[in-house]
Amino acid sequence: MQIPDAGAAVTSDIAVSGISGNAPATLKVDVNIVHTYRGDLLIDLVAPDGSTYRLKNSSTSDSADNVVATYTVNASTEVANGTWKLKVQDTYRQDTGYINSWKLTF
Ligand SMILES: [Ca+2]
Ligand SMILES: [Ca+2]
Repeated sequence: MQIPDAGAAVTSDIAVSGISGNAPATLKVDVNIVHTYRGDLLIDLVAPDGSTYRLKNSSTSDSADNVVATYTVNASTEVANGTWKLKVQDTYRQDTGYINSWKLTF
């Protein structure tokens, strides 16, 4: 999924079902984004009820390529089942990229 350069946030959905109760305090979020200047990127995890968890802030000094990372989120107040979203915004013009893949491990 392409991320618009210096544009609106895009979201990628994962539908979770069959897990009873809440998400864990150590919800693992694996993110793989191909990008030519990862400091442009602001990344949030959005829970099924719309609560957001910041995974990564943008940075004008982080010029490395790509985001290949596993973030741990305390999502223990969130019901596990439902549609989770990865929300990604490119905050600065010129460099671009796309969401290659992401996954949740409960
Ligand atoms: Ca919530
Ligand atoms: Ca950009």
